[in-house]
Amino acid sequence: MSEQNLPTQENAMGLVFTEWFPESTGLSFRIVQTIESAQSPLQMIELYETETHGKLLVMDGCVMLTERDEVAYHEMIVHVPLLSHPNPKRVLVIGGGDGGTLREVVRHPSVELARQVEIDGEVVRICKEHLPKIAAAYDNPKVDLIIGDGIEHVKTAPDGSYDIVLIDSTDPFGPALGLFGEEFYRNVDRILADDGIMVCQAESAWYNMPMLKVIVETLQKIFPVVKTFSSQIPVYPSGTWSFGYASKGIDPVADVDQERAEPIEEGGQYYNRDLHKAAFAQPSFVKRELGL
Ligand code: AG3
Repeated sequence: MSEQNLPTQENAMGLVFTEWFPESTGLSFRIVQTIESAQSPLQMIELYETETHGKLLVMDGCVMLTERDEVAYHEMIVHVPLLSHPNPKRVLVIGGGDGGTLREVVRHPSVELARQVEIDGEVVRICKEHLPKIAAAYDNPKVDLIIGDGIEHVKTAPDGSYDIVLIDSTDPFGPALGLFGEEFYRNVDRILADDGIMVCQAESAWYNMPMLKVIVETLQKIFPVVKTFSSQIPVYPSGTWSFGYASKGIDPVADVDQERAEPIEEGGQYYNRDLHKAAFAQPSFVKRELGL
């Protein structure tokens, strides 16, 4: 990172945080206040109060969420797979230390166990303290929080022990790298029940097509049904974010559970059944590149 590309800079606009994308573009926020700036043993975690987007959580220079648009990520990573599945009871979340994914998982009455394996306890601490609306489910009796390595967990969990696995990771470097590899996905397949579904965050098709392609091609070696869907997340690189969907048979568009979807839609901000279907429609360059 060059001198001009430092993430936080004091300039004529005051204090400004920028996430730099490939191709020398970026997205900047005017910062009102720095709330936390902590180097955990695994990564740099920063929390800012912004002028326009509420609180902003950054890890290793990458925007994880803002209070203003986090629903576009959390509602889609959860409700698309959980409403495609006929009866999701046991859900595993890998990563997701801010708690937003868990908050959406526990809204499903069928869920009996929402287990989260997050590698960095410092993220959970900071989010519980400063982002109570996002880290809202940690006290829910369905939640089992494990501070540990998700890669180890999927290696050792029994066969068929989960209905849904959600991979709410950071970008594929540092602590998250192993969450994008074939061995990891093979274990996810093994620990999923026969009607199991996996969803992972899969980067930007505009700025990181090679990674999205690797994810899809790796999943295709293992799962019979592989698709990608997207959500509009203004604060992520390019504003359009991809998710990988893999299942042992369940089609995510044909099988949406209408009755269970209604209260989820009514109680939320972003997800609805029209969007659920539309999210799987992809631009031509993406379809062509991924051969989907
Ligand atoms: N998970 C991280 C998405 C990756 C964003 N990447 C980036 N800004 N370069 C989101 C965490 C929310 N639970």
